[in-house]
Amino acid sequence: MDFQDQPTAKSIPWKPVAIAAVGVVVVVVLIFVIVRWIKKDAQMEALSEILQEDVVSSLDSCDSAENPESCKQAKVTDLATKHQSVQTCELLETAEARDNCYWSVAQASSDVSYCDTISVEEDASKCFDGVNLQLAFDSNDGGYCSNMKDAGRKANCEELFAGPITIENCNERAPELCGDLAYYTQARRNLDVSLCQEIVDEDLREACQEIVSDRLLAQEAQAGADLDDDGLTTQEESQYGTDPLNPDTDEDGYLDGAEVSAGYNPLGAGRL
Ligand SMILES: [Ca+2]
Ligand SMILES: [Ca+2]
Ligand SMILES: [Ca+2]
Repeated sequence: MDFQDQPTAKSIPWKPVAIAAVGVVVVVVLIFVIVRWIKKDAQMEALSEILQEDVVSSLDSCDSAENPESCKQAKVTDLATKHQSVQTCELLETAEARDNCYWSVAQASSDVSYCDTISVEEDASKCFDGVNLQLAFDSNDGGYCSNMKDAGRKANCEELFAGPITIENCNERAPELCGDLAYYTQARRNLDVSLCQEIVDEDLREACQEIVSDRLLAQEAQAGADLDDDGLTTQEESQYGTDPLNPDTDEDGYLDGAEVSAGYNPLGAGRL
């Protein structure tokens, strides 16, 4: 046996392999296109006849648009919203476009169940809360606020309908705030900033400090001012028992300040 008889490595027939590979790719692409076409067709079939006609004419009108894709998105979403048809949204290509479409239908029909079809969870919850807010406004019923998923949006909604949470209503609406609100009310009543320090909620604590300090400053400014221009400051008026907003408290034709400086009783006849 000589060297020539050694078995040689069988060469791979590249040409038929390449042809077969290309063939497989073509078949896969074809199947994909056909499946999509059938799916789209089924989606169209699901729509009412009138809606189908509207969709076809709308999509045709987009062919000449500057951006046909965004034109189609807008037209399909409009039609879906107008006919309150989530099936129409299914015709859209991207998940984002479909989500926007579902959201729009949910709002137009005031039906939160359409929000469930939104693929991004956060958007689904925003949609859900938004529709509930709309329902609350439409029926002037703040009860819808309690359905909301997001705590912040829920609190805002409740505040819109039921007013702010106060010491009077905190027991039903936010019992955890009652302690803070008691300090807040007391601090405002007594104009005592030190009571604000006891408040746990940071926002409320800051609001309390600001309001009480402003009131104290205003009170100070007022005490030194002569609001009724009668020659006595508010502080002096309180000292003599006269009205800080009436220049002639006893209505005898002489100003409170003039009577006091001349030694007369600004509250009636006689001297001080
Ligand atoms: Ca005065
Ligand atoms: Ca006066
Ligand atoms: Ca007088």
